[in-house]
Amino acid sequence: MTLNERIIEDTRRLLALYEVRSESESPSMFEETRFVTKPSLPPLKDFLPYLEEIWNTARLTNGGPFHQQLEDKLCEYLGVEHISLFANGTLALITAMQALDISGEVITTPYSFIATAHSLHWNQLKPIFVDVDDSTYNLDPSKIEDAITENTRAIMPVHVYGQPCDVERIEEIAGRYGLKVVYDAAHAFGVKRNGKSILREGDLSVVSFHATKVFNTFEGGAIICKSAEMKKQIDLLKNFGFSNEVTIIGTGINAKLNEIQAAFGIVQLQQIDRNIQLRREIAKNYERSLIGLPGVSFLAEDPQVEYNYSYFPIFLDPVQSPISRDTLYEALRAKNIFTRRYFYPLITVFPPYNMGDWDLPIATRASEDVLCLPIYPDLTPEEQCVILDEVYRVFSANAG
Ligand code: T4K
Repeated sequence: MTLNERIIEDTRRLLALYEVRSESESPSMFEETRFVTKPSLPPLKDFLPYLEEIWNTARLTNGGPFHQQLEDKLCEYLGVEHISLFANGTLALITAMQALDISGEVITTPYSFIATAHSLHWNQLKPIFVDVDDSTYNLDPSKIEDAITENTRAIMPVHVYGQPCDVERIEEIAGRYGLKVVYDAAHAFGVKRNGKSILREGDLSVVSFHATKVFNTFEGGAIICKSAEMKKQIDLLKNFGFSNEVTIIGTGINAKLNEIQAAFGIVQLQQIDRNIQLRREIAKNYERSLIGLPGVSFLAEDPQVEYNYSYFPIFLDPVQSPISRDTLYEALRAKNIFTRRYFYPLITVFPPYNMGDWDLPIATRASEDVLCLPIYPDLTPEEQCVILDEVYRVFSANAG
């Protein structure tokens, strides 16, 4: 039996277990598109009193009362000491690097959203791309040291899909070489390891509150830091660098979160645990339903980690799976199910990051194999069934 025949045989056997329903038996195809995510919104009535207060006080931005309240509530919820809110995650990343006041090279991952590298480029820092490991797809600590030169000043790892990086090994390397560590924790809101927030790691951590994230303020983000002094510096930098009416402490920017968004965040926080629980149930349902499908793998869970289930990536091995990642992507799209290939292409495919001679076999493979399925609190069990049925059907149709 050839490998192909074996894969087809395995696929058929597995799909028989799933009792793939014909299109006429299964719930009808979505008339409206289902996207990879859908923002969670609180009941509008819960938000209206905040709007009334903003209208009454005319305090719209520049560190108003809701901004302060949200910072306090987030510190408490996340279990961190200092947080500075931002207009979005990208400006928070840019400002985080500005606050470190460094120049030279920063070691980072190519398997991320483009904002990770852009934040370095905006600071005239040179990103040095190092490969990821093949279980978490986070920056591989065993490859960091080879990339360190006399110009290296920092490491910017990403907790991709909210999975914690190997923070101990990264810290050990950074300590030995005197490097700063800034985590791009855009996906890691609420993630804990051994009961402790992952956002406490490194010199700085940066989260995103974009509409597509687990916790959203429409647009938004934050820097988590370790000292009141650093928070002060960051707060000044996000307000043009003004320390008073007549003094500028640095090349600041305008990156403040306004009062409407801060108030929205306060309301959002009331439903965050419920939302993460709903995401968890969807992830578990997907896992139970897809496990064993030939050539399909998921990220393994570490029992010491409390995840936020921000994404549900599956990886299709081009040799073991009867269909390619892109066949599945296109077939689902034709049925109004818009999955996403986060993160394809790799950052190093885009100018100006495509100029180096990067050695990135694992990140390249991950970017070619990955497909993120829809996951968001409002995705009903019936909708999950439709999505799973479509996945089975595509496998079935391609298994001969
Ligand atoms: N670092 C990392 C590792 C990141 O992943 C990101 C952002 C950042 C830094 C920067 O943080 P921010 O500056 O964004 O705060 C999306 C998001 O725009 C981006 O925030 C996110 N990462 C990235 C992974 O995904 P796109 O281009 O895929 O977004 P878009 O508009 O195609 O949205 C995806 C789907 O979500 C849509 O197909 C429909 C749905 N959607 C989206 C929006 C905006 C809605 O239903 N409603 C909405 O309002 O980048």
